[in-house]
Amino acid sequence: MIRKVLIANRGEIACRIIRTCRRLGIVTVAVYSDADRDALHVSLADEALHIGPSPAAASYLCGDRIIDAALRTGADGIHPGYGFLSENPAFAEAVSAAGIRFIGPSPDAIRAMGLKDAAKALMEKAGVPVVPGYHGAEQDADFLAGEAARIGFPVLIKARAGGGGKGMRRVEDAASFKEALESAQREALAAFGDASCLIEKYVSHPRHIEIQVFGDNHGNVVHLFERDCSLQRRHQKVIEEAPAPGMPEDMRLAMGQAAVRAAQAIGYCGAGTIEFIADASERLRADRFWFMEMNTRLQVEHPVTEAITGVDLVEWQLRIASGEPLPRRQEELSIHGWAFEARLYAEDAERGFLPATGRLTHLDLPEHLARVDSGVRAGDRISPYYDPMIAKIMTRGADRVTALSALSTALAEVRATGVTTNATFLRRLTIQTDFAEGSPDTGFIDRHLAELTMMHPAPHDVVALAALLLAGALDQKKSNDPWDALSGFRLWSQAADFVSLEHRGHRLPVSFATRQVDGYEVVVDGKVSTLRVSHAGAAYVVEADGRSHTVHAVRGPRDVTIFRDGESWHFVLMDVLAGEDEAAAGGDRIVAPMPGQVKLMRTSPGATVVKGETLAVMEAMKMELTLSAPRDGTIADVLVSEGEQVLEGAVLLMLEPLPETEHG
Ligand code: MV4
Repeated sequence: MIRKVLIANRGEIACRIIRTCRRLGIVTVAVYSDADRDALHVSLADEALHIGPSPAAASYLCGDRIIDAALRTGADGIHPGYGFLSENPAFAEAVSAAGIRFIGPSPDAIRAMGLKDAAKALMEKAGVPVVPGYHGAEQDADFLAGEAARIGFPVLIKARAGGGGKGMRRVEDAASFKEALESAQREALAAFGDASCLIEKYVSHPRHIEIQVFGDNHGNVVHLFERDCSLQRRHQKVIEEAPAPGMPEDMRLAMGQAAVRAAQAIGYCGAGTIEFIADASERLRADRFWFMEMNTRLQVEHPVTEAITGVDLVEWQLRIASGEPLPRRQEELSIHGWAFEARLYAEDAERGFLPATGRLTHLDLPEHLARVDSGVRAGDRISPYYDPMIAKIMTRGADRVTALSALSTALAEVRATGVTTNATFLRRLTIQTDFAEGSPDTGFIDRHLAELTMMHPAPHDVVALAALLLAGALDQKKSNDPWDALSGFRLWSQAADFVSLEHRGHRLPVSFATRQVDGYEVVVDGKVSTLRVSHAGAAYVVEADGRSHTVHAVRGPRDVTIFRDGESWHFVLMDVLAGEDEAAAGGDRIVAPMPGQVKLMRTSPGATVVKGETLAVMEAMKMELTLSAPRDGTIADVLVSEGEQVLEGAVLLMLEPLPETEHG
């Protein structure tokens, strides 16, 4: 058995590989870039070596430095994880040449599957179903148009060097073929430096179903059933599951056998995935799936397979790389229950899924309901250098509904601050009824995009709780002490309980009064609610107008994020005095900080006022607020009169500087 493994990767997959190594008594070596000096994978490994600056091209993609690190630490195996060097045949070759075991397939197998059109030709020969199409080198437009006609419309034009959907064009009829081809070729040339395209029959209602395979050095290949990765957005997987919903048993058998044939055709050794596209236009059928490509590495979504088969795939990788035979025969493998995986990303779904960066000031991940594979902890930075995945959240159950509701509950337990995540988006996906009812297809997210990404307005009790927290109203310990009642009275009568919050770029004035020991009367935007707040461990129980919710609040020095039912809202405490500072710095407008009635107004234009002098008194819900002069000056204009109701932000009075005094 391999004794010491260097993990040529970072983040969650490095941590996940280390976990299995520890269980097997294998010593681990981590490598890290500048940005990852304090990363979790570094602290979990037995040893760690710095390999270069933050950009991956200068660190995690530097094969030479990684091999050098392995040699220096005496590692006898290198696990590449996924991404980075995992499917680089030259790296696999160099590792072997250095006398170290590459924990993955042979360089030849990687090469054979690296060229997508050659791989398709190879698979066709091996008797694996391949989408009808033209995968050859001839690129003459008339010739390709002829091929398209032979294949039959609609067809899909794909860039030969492509991936990720770049250069893909669906063509409905012969008339629009040439224009689409030219545009696909232009895009392919710009993106890959290679204009060549292939033509395929367009598969309607496509589902992405992939088969996990494993081969050993003794000529054995098994499959570990399928994963359904159809739930994607812009060709990025979002939620994966195993098994595939609606998969007939004969199709499962046929796909498993086709995948094993594919792996055998290239003498495959180690963990691999055969990606198929299935036509689900009339449910899934055993004669409607086709080979797309093979990934010659461990996949991000491998844990759903682990969940339904009970196999630790990294353990198998290590055993096979050590020369052991496959731990189980095909007939010893079976599917137990159902599993889901959701990918928690640092990204802003509301802003077009822009990647988010920053410091994760707080991070709660589900603890009991889910398996969580993560490479970060609270306090870590999500840097722009690498994939912004924060964690993978996996749940299982006896059946699909059970596993899915566990996922939904687990996602609602994600509480991250400092960096925007897709947690709410994922959670909303899991509670879509048509997701729960059956097989999500590739168009599912786009069809539901608005509901999945729209902002939910903050409920009144959430705003109220945020205000109470930021005002410090919940800080003092509530007790039976009679002084509490007094202080409540004092707070109310003092009429100073007003906070101005900033929420999504808007100012939210909130006033409140303490009513009982733990009761508050809170006014948000003129709407009054009566709130009772109590602590429940890390959470708060907020009862408002007869309804009670358990919410979590994560506080920063001047901000708070409230989490409830899988949704979250962020509030920042605005400095009420900021307006006055502004005025002091030359501002001249006295503005109503909250909606209410003007009780008292200095109404003498031209009058001289000194800093601190009362200019107006407002009342909102029996609370008074005094607006005083931010600086010395002259009243230039009075815009409202006593008794008037004003909106928040209304200008009440204008000041102007004192007249210049004559000199000399
Ligand atoms: C297709 C297809 C329909 N017909 N090929 C998308 C990226 C690449 N991995 C293959 N893709 C597709 N190839 C034919 N002949 C539809 C897709 C496709 C897709 C496939 C699986 C899961 C999600 C998808 C989303 C859009 C398009």
